[in-house]
Amino acid sequence: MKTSITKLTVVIVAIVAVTACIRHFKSDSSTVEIARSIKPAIHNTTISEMIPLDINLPKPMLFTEPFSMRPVQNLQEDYRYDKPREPLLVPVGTKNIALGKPVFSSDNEPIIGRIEMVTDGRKEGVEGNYVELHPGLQSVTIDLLETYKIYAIVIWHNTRYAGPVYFDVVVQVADDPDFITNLRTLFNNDIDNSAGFGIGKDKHYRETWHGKLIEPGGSRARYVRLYSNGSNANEYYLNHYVEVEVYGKPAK
Ligand SMILES: [Ca+2]
Ligand SMILES: [Ca+2]
Repeated sequence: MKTSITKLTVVIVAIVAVTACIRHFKSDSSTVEIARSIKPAIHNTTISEMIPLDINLPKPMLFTEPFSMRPVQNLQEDYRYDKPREPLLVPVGTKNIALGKPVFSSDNEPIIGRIEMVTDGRKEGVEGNYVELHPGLQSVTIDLLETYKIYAIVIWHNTRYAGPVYFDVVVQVADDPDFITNLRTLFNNDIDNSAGFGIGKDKHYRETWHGKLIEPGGSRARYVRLYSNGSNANEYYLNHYVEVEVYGKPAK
């Protein structure tokens, strides 16, 4: 009797060990998925300290459809053309920490406008209120000047008319201006890896006055970099930015 109980115990222990091994290897294989965007949870903040993020939107704009000089795959259908966004809860004291901060770009001599327009706080869809970068993959990088916990990034590529889809939108944060230390990719819709950051799993989206909201969940970083590679609105792969807002709190 004693022997059979011992045998049974050995069998149970063996089964538990094998199950644990399988779980371990399963979780390992899921972590090597290429370029999966990070969506960390907000830690150490109680519900009572959270308030809805107040995003100041530009005026609604004319919607243009259909037009497409380049085909769009993997398009998000709910592009919030006329409905308000679900409120995003952020910690009290969260504000736009990108406003007026320095911006540098892969294109030092934009075709239209100036790089500083990315963080100048102006986002109405009028002429002379945007920067147009040369064709192909280009980036803008915002230096927040110190490390922040980032809860939201809102991107307006175009507020003159709604509808265009920009390609290879990749949003990254890092601790250094060369994007080597603690590099994290928060958003990537580059479906063919032409930008070289891995195959993006996020969807293409249409530009509207609501902007594109990305939720980094409190990621700590000093630098925010955004890539794009033209839009479907013209055949010249031109890149545009009206405004980028980064909402956060000092990390200290
Ligand atoms: Ca602006
Ligand atoms: Ca691509």
